[in-house]
Amino acid sequence: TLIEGHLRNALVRHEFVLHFQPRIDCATGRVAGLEALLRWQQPELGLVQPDRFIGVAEETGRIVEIGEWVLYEACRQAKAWQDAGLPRVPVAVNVSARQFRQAGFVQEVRGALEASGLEAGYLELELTESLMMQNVEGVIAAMLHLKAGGVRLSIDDFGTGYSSLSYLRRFPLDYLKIDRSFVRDMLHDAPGSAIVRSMITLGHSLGCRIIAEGVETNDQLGYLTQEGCDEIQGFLCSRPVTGEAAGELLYADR
Ligand code: G
Ligand code: G
Ligand code: MN
Ligand code: NA
Repeated sequence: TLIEGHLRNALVRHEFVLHFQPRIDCATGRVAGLEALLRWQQPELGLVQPDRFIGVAEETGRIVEIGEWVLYEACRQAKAWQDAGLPRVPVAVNVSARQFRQAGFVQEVRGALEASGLEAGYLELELTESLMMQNVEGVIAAMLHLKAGGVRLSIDDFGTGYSSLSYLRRFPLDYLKIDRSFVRDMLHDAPGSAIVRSMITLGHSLGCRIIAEGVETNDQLGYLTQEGCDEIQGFLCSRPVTGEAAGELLYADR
């Protein structure tokens, strides 16, 4: 396909760029972290959103080298912000299943940290619920390895996969990210609100901080805060922005 062909040269032609979306600490109103989101600036196609190419990159295996670039670039940017004297917050990277399952992944993470000079505690890896539920024992082993190295771990898109509650407690997780579909439906009916309340309780009992995704309104913020959600991410606070604009958000927060 067209995407597949162009994707082959995208890395060497430096067509990828990271955007960043902040998440805000409900208690302090300050930036609590930044999620790196991949963008592809293709000369002929224009700005291509991840929905259009991540799937293709997964199928062709190209996601492995792209993911490695994302990891390194996110670490490099985080370190550059720190060196500029900006507030130190973790930068979160989305990890695809294919990337995570490859034998050298833990070493790759270590490599990105060493090459950039970023302390491990400022790198956060977002693993989707569906990734974590395949080959659970292998996933737990790799997570424990990463965790021992100081990296933070999140379960992303929580609620959309098929988490076994008996496994959930065995994953060494720092954050649980409530999928935005639950936030969207949360205030429409009683079950919607109860589900989100239960996810917050469950996440806290697992020792996680809770991040609500896709927060777009003040009413949603109000309900989430009332129910004890720790951090919010979504268009209400900010859309994903360029690295430069993200640096300005940090600067405003210092
Ligand atoms: O940025 P946006 O909302 O369009 O992202 C759409 C989807 O693409 C999300 O599910 C997000 O997790 C995924 N995505 C964005 N950047 C990356 C990336 O660097 N690696 C992987 N594997 N997925 C990403
Ligand atoms: O799957 P993941 O959580 O990584 O997806 C991140 C995606 O969610 C990004 O593509 C980002 O653009 C999108 N996103 C972030 N905040 C909002 C929001 O408030 N509303 C909607 N509809 N999408 C959002
Ligand atoms: Mn994510
Ligand atoms: Na998500």
